[in-house]
Amino acid sequence: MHDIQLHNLLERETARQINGVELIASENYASKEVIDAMANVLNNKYAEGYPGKRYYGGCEIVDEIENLAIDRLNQLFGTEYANVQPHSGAQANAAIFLATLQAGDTVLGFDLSHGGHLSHGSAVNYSGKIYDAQFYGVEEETGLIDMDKVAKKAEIARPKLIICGASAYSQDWDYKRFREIADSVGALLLADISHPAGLIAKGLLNNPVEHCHIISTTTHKTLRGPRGGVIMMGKNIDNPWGRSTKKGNPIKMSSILNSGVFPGMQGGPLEHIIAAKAVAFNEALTDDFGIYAKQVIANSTAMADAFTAAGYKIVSGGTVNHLMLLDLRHNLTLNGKQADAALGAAHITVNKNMVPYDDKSPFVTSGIRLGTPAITSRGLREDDCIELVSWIDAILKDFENESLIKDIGKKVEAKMSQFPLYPSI
Ligand code: DSN
Repeated sequence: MHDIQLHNLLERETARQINGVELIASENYASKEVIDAMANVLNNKYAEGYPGKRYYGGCEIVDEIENLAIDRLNQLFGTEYANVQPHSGAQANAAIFLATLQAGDTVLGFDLSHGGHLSHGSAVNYSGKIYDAQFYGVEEETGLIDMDKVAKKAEIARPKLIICGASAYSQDWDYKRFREIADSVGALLLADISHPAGLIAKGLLNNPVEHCHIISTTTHKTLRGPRGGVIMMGKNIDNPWGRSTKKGNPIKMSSILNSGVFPGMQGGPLEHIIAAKAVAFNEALTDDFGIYAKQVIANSTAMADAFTAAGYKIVSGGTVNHLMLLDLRHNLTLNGKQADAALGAAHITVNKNMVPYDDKSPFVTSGIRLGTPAITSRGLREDDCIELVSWIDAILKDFENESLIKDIGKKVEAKMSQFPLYPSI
């Protein structure tokens, strides 16, 4: 690279990723093949529209690439419909909202401050500004969702769309019960599986495909692909509003969702990213990816057990997936911001996170969120996770002790040098 300034920044970021422990639950290390598939001439191509129906010439090859990504994604999740164009999970959700709702319609989602996502109706997001957003959450005592309370909320709010899915919830989802609730109020049901998608794809968690009308996910978390989003449907249903074509045929939901993405929400698709999605979906179809996904959960469980044994409180009492949320108020005096900074100084990257019923602001928080997708890609196993917990525990209990943090930082670097990021680097 001739751009020395950027070259140096890339070198520094590469070193940061190589030397540190990455515990941000929404991050992962995409394979070298995925990375390579993003950096090529596909970046140069405009392809507004969909395969076979583009607004630009010269799309024959990108049509094949996009169809490849669609076919592989459908194979991975056993779905009938997939749109691989959303630039992100938030934009996938925005396109779904645009396609299925009118401004002012009511949506029912998981409260952001209990572990939900911005794009599920948060007041500071388009989804909470344009639509009437109502929320369900977790119980203060258990940290679990009470499905009877969700049903009651739905009965009162009468939402047009119910969303299940979260950014910081370490338990599984009862998609069947959510569907019964959605049906009882005539709502569509959207599962946003951005976090656990890779684990669901390998059959390790409940599968929303049979129960939810629409599924959205990012492609870069447990799915370990490029940054991006997709939309799927198990069955390509007729639209529920009775809209039909000029010839009187019912319009399929696939057409309505496709229009929500383009031209509704986005312009030209990122065909280089779609190519990388195709590579990642192919990787996720392999048995090796199943072994990886199982190890993600084994590592997460080992970590959660070690934290519990050391006296920490995990919101909801443990984990069945790739992440956990520590409520620091239980046994410590430091807040999430202080914990994030102290661990960061030892090259252990986490994110401060609100816990349910938090008394602190989102910039301070009472919790930290940790996840194992990235360290599992590096090759760490249960014993390594237990060692990491001992270092994290030591720092959190003595977070102003600079020499301790420095010492652990050195141990972190030494440990991670045994787990190459990409053997070719
Ligand atoms: N969902 C957020 C996260 O989990 O980090 C990103 O939008």
